[in-house]
Amino acid sequence: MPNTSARPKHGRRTRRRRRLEDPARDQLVSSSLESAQQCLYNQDYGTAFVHYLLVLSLAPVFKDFARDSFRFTLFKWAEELDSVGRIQELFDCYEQALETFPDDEVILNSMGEHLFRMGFRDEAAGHFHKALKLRPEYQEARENFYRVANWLVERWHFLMLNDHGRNRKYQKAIQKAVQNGCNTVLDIGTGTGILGMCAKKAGAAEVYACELSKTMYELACEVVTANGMDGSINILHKKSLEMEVPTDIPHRVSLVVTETVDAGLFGEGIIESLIHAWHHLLLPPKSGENEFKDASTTGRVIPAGATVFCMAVECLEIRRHHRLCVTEVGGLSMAAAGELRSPVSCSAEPDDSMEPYTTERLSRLPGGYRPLTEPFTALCIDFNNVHELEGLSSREVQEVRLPVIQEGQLDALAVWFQLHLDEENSLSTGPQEDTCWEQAIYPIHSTTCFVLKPQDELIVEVSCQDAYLRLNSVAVLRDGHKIHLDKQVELQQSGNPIPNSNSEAELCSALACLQTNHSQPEKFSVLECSEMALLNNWDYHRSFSSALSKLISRLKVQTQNQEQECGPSAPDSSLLYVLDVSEGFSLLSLIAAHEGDVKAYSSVEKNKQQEVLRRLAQSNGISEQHLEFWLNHTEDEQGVLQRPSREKLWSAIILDCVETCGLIRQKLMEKASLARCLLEEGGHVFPEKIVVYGTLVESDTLLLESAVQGRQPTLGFNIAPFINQFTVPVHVFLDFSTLECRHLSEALELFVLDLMDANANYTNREVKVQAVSAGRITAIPFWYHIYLDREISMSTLSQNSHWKQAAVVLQEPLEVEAGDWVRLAVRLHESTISISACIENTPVQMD
Ligand code: 44T
Repeated sequence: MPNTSARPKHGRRTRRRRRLEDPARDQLVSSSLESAQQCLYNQDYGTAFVHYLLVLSLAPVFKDFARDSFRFTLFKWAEELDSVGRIQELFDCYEQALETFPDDEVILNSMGEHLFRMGFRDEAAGHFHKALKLRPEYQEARENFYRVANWLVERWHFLMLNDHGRNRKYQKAIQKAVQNGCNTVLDIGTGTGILGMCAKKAGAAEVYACELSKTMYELACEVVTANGMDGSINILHKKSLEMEVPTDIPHRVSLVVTETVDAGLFGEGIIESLIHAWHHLLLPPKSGENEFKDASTTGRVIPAGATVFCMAVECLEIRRHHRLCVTEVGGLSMAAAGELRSPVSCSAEPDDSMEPYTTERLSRLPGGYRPLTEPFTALCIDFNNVHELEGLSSREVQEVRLPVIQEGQLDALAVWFQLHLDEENSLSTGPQEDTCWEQAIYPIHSTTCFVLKPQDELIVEVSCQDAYLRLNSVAVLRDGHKIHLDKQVELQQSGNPIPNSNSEAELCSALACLQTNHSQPEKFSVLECSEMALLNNWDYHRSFSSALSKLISRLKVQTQNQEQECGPSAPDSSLLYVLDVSEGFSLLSLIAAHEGDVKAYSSVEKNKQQEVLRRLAQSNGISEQHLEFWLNHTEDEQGVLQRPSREKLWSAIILDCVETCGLIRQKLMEKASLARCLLEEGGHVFPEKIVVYGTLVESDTLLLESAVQGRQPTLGFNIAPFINQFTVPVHVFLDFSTLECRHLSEALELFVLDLMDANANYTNREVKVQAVSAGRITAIPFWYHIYLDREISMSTLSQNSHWKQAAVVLQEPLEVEAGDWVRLAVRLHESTISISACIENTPVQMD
């Protein structure tokens, strides 16, 4: 193998020797160049790459000449390294390539793609961003950048900057503190630099700021410079916990300002950051012997403290994303599945693999929610009291009782807080407020539903062990009896008559469960929230079940006819083969196998999830040989690929076309054309067609979430043009049914993707639509009708869909009058939809 890490070495006397040895060097350059070209011709990319590196380091004049071949060699060699899993070497090669061509946008973009595939999203995003800065019209990099910009600069930055109420309150509190004498300030988690700039503008003598995200740090530097404060605010690219006096800041400060709080208050680590700040970065607090000291010689924090509220809710939308709500899926009984849990689960003992809460904007949940209790205070915390901060994690678990106010299923505890900036200014993140905030959601994960009744009291344990607020609904007090919520689940589970052949083992485990009173770890499997919602998507499975059933019956008849004509064939040849290449957990292979005479291949990767499928197969009477795991075989050459002797292998291939976020899956059309080549005669790709629908809307909400709006500077600062560089044209994870918007047109067909017929596809389409009322078109939400076959289809907009919607957001809203015709240019490039809109000037001929 070529040694790709070999780099030309420069000795101490290089300069003199070089001049002397020029002919020898020229000789080496030309022979290496020749070798590089020869190796490239022979497809020995590794060796070619090393030769090119040598040539270009010895003779940079060849850079322009060799650039294209060098890139080609690099990409080919990287592909090879990737395919054999030599990932470190792959990245070493890219780094060497970038040393040679530091400003090559194509290499940067390609390295970004590899990083992205390996899961290094932030780093990938940084590469795409850099490529785009070098060449703004570089389309590939732009599309890649849009795909990852959300990781680089999270969308809530736009919301927060557009929340004028929040901005003004922070500004007021900072102004007051500075005027009262806090003249040295540290902004922890500065983001765009806004709070630090407020402090400076208010007259603080020294302002420091720190930011742990590299992109945000760079952005803050740009913003501060643009506002003429680069000499007066010292920004550090650091986590506050790593800062110390005097290395990072010359002395302790009198004010820390921070908004490092998430929807659950503590998720951004504010407790730890403030404990550290009090010990290392802040002047002593103004209490005890410091009571009468000047504000410039004591320390304080904005926000001064917070009160956390909690309320029990019934909410179907939350329930279907966190619990299995059905007993049967596409004709399969789910009894033997064991407990399936979403990854959001909060117990008193911290478990790293589980998120204690998720976040939602309750007011925008499809189907709404019903409060089952009054809001109650779960916790009060004083950020200016370091002992209280330190005591939080050692505080005893507190038990609080919530009187139930109306009957309903207990689905979740919702949490929000009031942030007390100072004595006068506070922010609330409550569900009723008109703010940018979401609420923290602690879903109940018992498999059974529990109906709370008025007069009941819900007992919740509140703790804060790992600096996360933990809320655990443990029991319900009813008529003087305590009903334990967890025990209820276990008893219910062990009493569940699971139709399993191994009933003795079942009994033993049920017994163990009763004895230990702990849920057995192997008893539950974790599914993503979207996978859980998919299982609960009854329509989806019923549609697949009918479409598969139709196809399988038709193919069985076809085989019988063939046998009648040509005589009986080998016993296995009457089997139909179905491949499900859905991402994540999918039951479709089992649903196919359930039809009988089908050998189904599942792409489920995780061991525990494969076990669930095996258990379900067994309990639903599907023989072991009829379910295979595709990925268990791909490395074994004797496996699936050599299976039947037929030319075309598959009777059906099931593709996963639409991501939960509302976008078409990447490389869908490539996968479809590959799938078509692998079908037997009469075989089918599911779905066979996807129709994209969209509609014109006026929605300020979507604008607020995608860019800093308005021409007015934010609190007098010039921020928008900088952060708006991270605006993306497509908004994802949208709940269109609850989006506040005005509909300006009927829904219309935007685009058709035919997965069964390559010739039917196009990449650009123009459609015209008439505005039904006057307004500003700010967005075009879109969704899909997925046709499994000609008759059976489903919509990603349906009520119990596990899919969300996406929307193209127009940064330049388009004014329309009722009756105007709007021309939409729709483009599909590498599975990415883009839409531009303009008013049609010439009158449209009506058919
Ligand atoms: N989002 C709320 C959470 N940081 C706000 O890197 C409300 C979510 C939200 N830097 C919808 C709506 C909303 N040292 O840039 C970030 C982060 C940085 C630190 C240095 C530290 N110890 C930290 C900790 C965090 O601070 C910035 C702000 S964190 C705010 C989170 C609008 N969805």
